[in-house]
Amino acid sequence: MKIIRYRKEEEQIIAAVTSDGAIYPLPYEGFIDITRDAKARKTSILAFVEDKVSNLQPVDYGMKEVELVVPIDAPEVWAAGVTYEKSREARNYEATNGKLDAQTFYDKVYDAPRPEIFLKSTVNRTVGPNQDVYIRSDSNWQIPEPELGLVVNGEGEILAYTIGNDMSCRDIEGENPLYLPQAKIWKQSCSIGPALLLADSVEDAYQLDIICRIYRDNQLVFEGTANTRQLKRKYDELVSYLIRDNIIFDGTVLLTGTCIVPPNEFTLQDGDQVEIEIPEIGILRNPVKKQQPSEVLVAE
Ligand code: DO4
Ligand code: MG
Repeated sequence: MKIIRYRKEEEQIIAAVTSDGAIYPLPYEGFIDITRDAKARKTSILAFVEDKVSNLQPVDYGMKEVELVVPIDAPEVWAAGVTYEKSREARNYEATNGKLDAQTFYDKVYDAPRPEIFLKSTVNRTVGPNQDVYIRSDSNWQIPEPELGLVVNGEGEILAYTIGNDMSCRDIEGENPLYLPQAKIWKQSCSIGPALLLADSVEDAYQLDIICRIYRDNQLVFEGTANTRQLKRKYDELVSYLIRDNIIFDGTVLLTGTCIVPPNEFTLQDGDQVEIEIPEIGILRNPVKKQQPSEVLVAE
């Protein structure tokens, strides 16, 4: 069972989507309200939504006809790093000017009990399906990072899974790891969506395929695939570090690290289109737009 949010005649509608693709609008403002109601009734989120759906009629249009928006206003998006071998290799490469077998602090964090976890985005910087993700004006080596996202509540319970794109500047991070916040956070540097897959409805979240495709002038210029079974850590382990001595808001998203990295000579360009697919969740598509250096950005 998935939860989506879409726009219809100026309104935003939260809806459940069953495995046959039928859409059932729900009388809620947001996903977190659904989870709170389920908790108050001491029932699982899945059982709660199934019960709601059993009393409703589906709409007479399908997923292809709806204008999806970001499925949750995540107050914060956090991200784990170097949780896949592929990321460790890529980070070592960029931190050592291309020495393929170099050893760095990235190896240390890959093997250490404490994972790397950093603040990636806030609600105003995060976009949803089909919205532009930005590339920085002061970087020449930028990539999307396709990641599985965990939607958690303040107690650290995993409520749902989504897809995330942790847009990253490899040159800025490679120059100095202290530049990490600048290599990771800027306007529209994070996208999530297109749907929330209820955690209770996933049989094995360590068996999810992740596919990333990048198109330039409508031609496929990169495709990579991986599977969450390659993750070095457990989801609960990552969440336990996130919530430790911290305040975490309901609906926070924790990205679990990238498992796909385009070739080292690849950088994103204005006009590219990024697609990240996890078949059970859907396809997160975002056009890429270059930030103009002179633009003064004002919070909306
Ligand atoms: O160490 C820097 C960040 C790595 C990262 O974002 C990832 O592995 O996904
Ligand atoms: Mg990442």
